[in-house]
Amino acid sequence: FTLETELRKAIELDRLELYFQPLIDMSNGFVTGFEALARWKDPDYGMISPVEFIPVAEECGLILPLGRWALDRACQVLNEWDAKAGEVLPLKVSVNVSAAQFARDDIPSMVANILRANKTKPERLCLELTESVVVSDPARAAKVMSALRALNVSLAMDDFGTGYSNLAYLQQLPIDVLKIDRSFISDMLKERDKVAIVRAILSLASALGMETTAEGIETLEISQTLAALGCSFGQGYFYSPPVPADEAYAYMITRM
Ligand code: G
Ligand code: G
Ligand code: MN
Ligand code: NA
Repeated sequence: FTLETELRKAIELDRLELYFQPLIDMSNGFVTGFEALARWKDPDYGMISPVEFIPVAEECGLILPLGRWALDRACQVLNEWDAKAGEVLPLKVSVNVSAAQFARDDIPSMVANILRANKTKPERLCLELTESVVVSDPARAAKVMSALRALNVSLAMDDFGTGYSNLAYLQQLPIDVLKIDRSFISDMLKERDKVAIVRAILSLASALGMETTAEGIETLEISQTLAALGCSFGQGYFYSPPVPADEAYAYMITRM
């Protein structure tokens, strides 16, 4: 048993599942979209966390087929939800893109092809990138991000505040949303410094014309504080953990 062999098999046999965690509009409490998160339930070994298999996938190149699968599956699920609702739902799905995927020069055409194959409007897709994609080659990152943005998909900077944030570059990148890392959010009301950091990120985003998503909201109090501070979107166990597509649909349909 190696994780790599088993993961290759799981991708080929379509044994991965995409879960969805709601993104909430903090100004009215409605669902505006979902973050798609990969899950691997092995028939023998049980649930294997993405924290374990994503780094393996990145090392052995499997992140490319896995990333394509996640994008494709996210578009399929949007279509399934629209069909069920009998209308085009006003929802965005956010899909994580790893540094190894972003390093490929064909990423814009890969994304365009998947959107076209599923007849998905690009406005309904957000790609979540981490700060690491910028650090290694900022000039290239700016180019690739512009090419992606030109497709009319939106771009979010994931885990913002934990990496090496070059603020000069941030201003030049076509980023739509900063996702404030959950390490600043989950226990923010217990530590004054964290509230100060969150305020600073919110005001930075506002100055740069970007929206904000707070990750890791676990309590009503924190959701109310963030709404009062003007954070655009919220995500976390307080609303819902990541759940299978059917459960996500049931959650959303009563909250939009
Ligand atoms: O739910 P959580 O345990 O789902 O996810 C753990 C980590 O795995 C997160 O950092 C998340 O971004 C990452 N992850 C989950 N699904 C995917 C995916 O489809 N692609 C990539 N690149 N990362 C993912
Ligand atoms: O790194 P990224 O932000 O893409 O991954 C999201 C991760 O955060 C997933 O592992 C998801 O399960 C987890 N997550 C989502 N909401 C919460 C929350 O409210 N609290 C905690 N501790 N983790 C969360
Ligand atoms: Mn993410
Ligand atoms: Na994150």
